[in-house]
Amino acid sequence: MTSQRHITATAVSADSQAPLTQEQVKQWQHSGFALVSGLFEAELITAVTHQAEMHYPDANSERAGAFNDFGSAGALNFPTKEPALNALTLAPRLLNAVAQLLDTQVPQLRLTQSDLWPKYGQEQNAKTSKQDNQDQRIHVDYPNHTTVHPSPWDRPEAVEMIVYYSDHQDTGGATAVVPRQGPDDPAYRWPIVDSPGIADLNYINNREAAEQYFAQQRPQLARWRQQLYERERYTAFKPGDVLLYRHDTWHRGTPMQPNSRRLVHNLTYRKAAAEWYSTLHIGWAWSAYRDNKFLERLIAGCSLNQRAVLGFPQPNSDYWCTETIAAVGARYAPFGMDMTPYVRAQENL
Ligand SMILES: O=C(O)CCC(=O)C(=O)O
Ligand SMILES: [Fe+2]
Repeated sequence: MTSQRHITATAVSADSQAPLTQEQVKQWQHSGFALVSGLFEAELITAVTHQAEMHYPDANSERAGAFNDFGSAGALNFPTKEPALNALTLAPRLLNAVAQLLDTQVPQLRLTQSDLWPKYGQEQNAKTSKQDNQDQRIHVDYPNHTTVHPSPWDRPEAVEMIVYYSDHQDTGGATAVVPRQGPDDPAYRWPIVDSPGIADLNYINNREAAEQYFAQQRPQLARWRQQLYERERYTAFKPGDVLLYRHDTWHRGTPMQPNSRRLVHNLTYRKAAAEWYSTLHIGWAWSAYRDNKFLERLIAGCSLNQRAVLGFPQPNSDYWCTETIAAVGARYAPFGMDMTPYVRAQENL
């Protein structure tokens, strides 16, 4: 059921250099999120969905019970041997959209998370534990993503997102978000520390258990948190929709329909200078040396911008000299890497 408290995606523009509309950028910058459609080609969404369906059991399978937490535990992280998830993670329109939100250029972005995972609906009377992921407590994500605290609201350093591969009408499990209403919004008072697991608060995932804990430990805070739930809006997602949000946006996962499977993909890009952002996925280091050399092929086939997002030195980096150009050229020659941009940059020094 879609109610007034649901939000539906707005279409991105046809401009692939600046795919987000001004309203979408403004909404992300002011309210803390934007739900957008049309950022990816439909064929790419179909291909990634297929890749995920091959990996995760369907809702009726006994094996589904093994997946009741966030994330893929490394199984469907960037990079994968199948190309679709990689292509989506480095899709030029997506990178351009992130650069718009952070008011920067694509070579200044770094990938820190690309993880595709399933959430399964539980039976109505299923027993829940404190750490159950079905009906989450309202929270912000930054503790997992950085060792510090997000910078002041108007100086965001990272973009977080959820790409949906399912339809909320089939699965339920909307992501709830609390729109920020300007700098004086009490829900977004500074610092943002009133969330389970921050400072000396215990980490509790399940909503009921977390709010009981707050009611006992910090009754005032428990009442304050109720306003967050009251102000929730729910993403009425369709396959291919993207929730662009932030590490300081109040949000949570909500219960799924029993016997259903929702496939989603969490991605994060930070500004290159923000080294205090952690890399959440296992990354690409352990993908080197594989027999089919999928990582080396991927890097050789990337554009300069895509390589930059993986931290590969850009043509104007101090790393490059005659020796390194020859050496890296030798490493990637079998995969057709074009070293010309690096050579040209040296010639122009
Ligand atoms: O599952 C969702 O829709 C949101 C998940 C989430 O916010 C989290 O696990 O941090
Ligand atoms: Fe979250």
